[in-house]
Amino acid sequence: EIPKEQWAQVVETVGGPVVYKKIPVPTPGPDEVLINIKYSGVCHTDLHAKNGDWPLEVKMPLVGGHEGAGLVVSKGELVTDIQLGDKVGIKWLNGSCMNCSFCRQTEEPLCPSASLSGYTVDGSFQQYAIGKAAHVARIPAECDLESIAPILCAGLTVYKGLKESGARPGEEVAIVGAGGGLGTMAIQYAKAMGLRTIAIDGGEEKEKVTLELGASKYIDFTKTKNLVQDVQKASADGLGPKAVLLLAVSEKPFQQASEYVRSRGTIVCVGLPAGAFLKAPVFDTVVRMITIKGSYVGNRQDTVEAIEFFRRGLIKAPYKVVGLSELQSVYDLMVEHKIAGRYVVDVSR
Ligand code: 8ID
Ligand code: ZN
Repeated sequence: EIPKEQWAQVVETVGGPVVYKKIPVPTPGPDEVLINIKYSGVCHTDLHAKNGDWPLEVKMPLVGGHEGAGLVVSKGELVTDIQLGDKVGIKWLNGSCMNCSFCRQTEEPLCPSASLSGYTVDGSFQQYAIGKAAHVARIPAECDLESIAPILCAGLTVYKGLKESGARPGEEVAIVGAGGGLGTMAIQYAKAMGLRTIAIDGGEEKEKVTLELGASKYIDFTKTKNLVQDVQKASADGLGPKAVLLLAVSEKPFQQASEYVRSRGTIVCVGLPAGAFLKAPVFDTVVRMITIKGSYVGNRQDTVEAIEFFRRGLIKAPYKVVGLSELQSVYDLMVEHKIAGRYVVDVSR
């Protein structure tokens, strides 16, 4: 029933294009499941991996993808809590040791021997992908696999980032890169969590999308003459947003956030532009008591919670579906920052 060969998108050289070709179907180990992937979201991280943007070695040749939703078709002998036919998801964190001090304290994304889907192990841009049973996302039977795919990275990551921001219901969060894949999800999660959002991105399509999703204001970074002033003015009392979620793939907004965040506010770094550095004036950071921190995907409990918001119908971020065979064209749009929301690939075509 499980074929020997399957279609996949393979990166053969760092910086090269993806190649749509047939490759062998892998066999799961004792603690793993084999998933027939139906849909996979395309994250900007997949593009960073393909281009070798980060100081972390990437597997080559590589099958990317880490927002894969599908059905379990085979499992190893140690897997007892997942049945064949169950809906599950491949996340960025494919596996971790489960025994280091980070894993023991539910900080498994920080595990020094974590394996990463579509980076250190093959991911979900193939019809059959492997995940460690302990880490695959459990998807409730009633959830649709197409629309849940982007929750598995984008949704989870921004939900965790919002929790890390410490912002409470009624407070304001600036979402930088609000019209992208993570950004559109962030507006939805923030709204569901009782937060107000100020959306920052470029162009009219992103303005339309972010305002429709419920952002209270939109600021176009390509048009504004004074971004810092505009963000502060957009906040209810003019003193700036309580938190900033930095999702952009560009360094400049990482330098600006400390100028407009509210005193006692928190800047959460999530986007990973290549070679970028943070910069903030020491004086302001001290006398305005600003917190600057990073946030990296989420643990298994965050995954359950992020999926539960979706299951309850609270998260409806826009996405477009194309065939897996068209993945390169999605990357071409992504490079130019022309994607409002997410692309999801249908792995069957
Ligand atoms: O765990 C993590 N920390 C994690 C998880 C998942 C993804 C981090 N990421 C990283 C990705 O690797 C990537 O670097 O988050 C970043 C955003 O991923 P994405 O949402 O999948 O990318 P996108 O859809 O291309 O959206 C990026 C948006 O940023 C806007 C673009 O217009 C686009 O809408 N943007 C840029 I580029 N410069 C901007 C600026 N100066 C900006 N928006 C506001 N101001
Ligand atoms: Zn991702």
